[in-house]
Amino acid sequence: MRIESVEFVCSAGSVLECPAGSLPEVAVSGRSNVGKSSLLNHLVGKRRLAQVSKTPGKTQRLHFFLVNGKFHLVDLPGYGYARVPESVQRDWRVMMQGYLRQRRQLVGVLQLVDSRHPPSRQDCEMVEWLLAEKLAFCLVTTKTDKLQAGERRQALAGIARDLRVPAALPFVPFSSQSREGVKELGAWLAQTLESAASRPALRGGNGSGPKGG
Ligand SMILES: Nc1nc2c(ncn2[C@@H]2O[C@H](COP(=O)(O)OP(=O)(O)OP(=O)(O)O)[C@@H](O)[C@H]2O)c(=O)[nH]1
Ligand SMILES: [Mg+2]
Repeated sequence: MRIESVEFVCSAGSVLECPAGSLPEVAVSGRSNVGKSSLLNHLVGKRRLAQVSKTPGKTQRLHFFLVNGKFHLVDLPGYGYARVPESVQRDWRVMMQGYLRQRRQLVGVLQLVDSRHPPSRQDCEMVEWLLAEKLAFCLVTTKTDKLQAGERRQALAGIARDLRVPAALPFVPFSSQSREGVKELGAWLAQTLESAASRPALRGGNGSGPKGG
């Protein structure tokens, strides 16, 4: 996909604060520090668009970026950061479920998991939500540069097995260091937007409004 323009639009603290309008959007999801912002920057070819941080839990809101004036990329708040209080984690769950259920503009999700570790309970929960909502999503295993060659195949197969994703689900190993997977993610993004455009209406369509929650 050719990226002609990217601009920051806004940060939203809830579904109600997300941009109005009918532009389709694709969200980047995953635990804190998994590499969401790094991946977003590589996807659009801008080094400092989304803030990359060594401090997990930095991105607590949904950050919207307008690409080519045609669609939004959304940097979602990370989950699973141990030092976040229980109440913040509860708020996160409410917001995220609300977003996944109600956001009609959402046409696809890049679900990131760290390729070096078995999926967490929350990774599994996110995947369950995505499957339950019948959202188009792509499983992305990040930081593959940190995997030893000999452990790679087993690590990646273990992640797919633990998450119980369907065999046909798009699965892209990715590294923002080696740039492995950048092309494949661009292709998935283009195809996801294209198939959404060929559908008659946004998710939950026919003007029936957001799905109940
Ligand atoms: N080796 C390696 N490091 C990476 C990769 N992707 C991200 N990192 C590093 O991991 C850390 C977290 O990256 P971010 O992109 O900020 O992660 P995030 O998921 O956006 O984190 P939050 O916004 O806190 O949820 C940073 O120090 C990055 O430089 C990768 O593919 N390989
Ligand atoms: Mg981030």
